[in-house]
Amino acid sequence: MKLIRLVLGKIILFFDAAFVPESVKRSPEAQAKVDAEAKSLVLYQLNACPFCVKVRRGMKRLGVTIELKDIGTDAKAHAELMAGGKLDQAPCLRITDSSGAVSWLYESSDILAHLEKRFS
Ligand SMILES: N[C@@H](CCC(=O)N[C@@H](CS)C(=O)NCC(=O)O)C(=O)O
Repeated sequence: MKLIRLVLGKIILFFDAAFVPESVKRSPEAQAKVDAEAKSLVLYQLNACPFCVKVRRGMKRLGVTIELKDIGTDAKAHAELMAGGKLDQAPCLRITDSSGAVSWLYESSDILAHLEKRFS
C-alpha cells in the first residue's frame, strides 16, 4: 500500500511538473495587491497529495502565492494544523481576516472556491 502511494505520488508530481498551468496576467499594481492579500493565508498541505496538487495548480492559475507548510515533513506545521484546524487532513487553508481572526478551511474544492472568489 505504501509502495503504491509512493509510486502514485511520483506520477502525480511528474504530471504536475510537466503540465504547469498558465497564470493570469495582472498589472504590477494589481499583482502587488494580490500578493499583499495572500500574506494572510497559509496552505497546510502534503507534497504529493492529489487534492493538494489540485489546490496548488489553482493557485498557479490565479497567480496567487501562498505560504505552504508541509504537514508530512514539518512536525511543527502538523502540530499547528491539529491545534487550529483539529482535523488531520490536507489540504487546509488558514485564513486570517482583517481583524486578526483565524479560520481553517478544509476541502480542496472549498479552498479553490474561496481563492477564486477573492482573486479571480
Ligand atoms: N475531500 C478532501 C480529501 C482530502 C484528503 O483525503 N487528503 C488526504 C491526503 S491525499 C488526507 O489528508 N488524508 C488523511 C486523512 O484523511 O486522515 C479534499 O478534497 O480536500
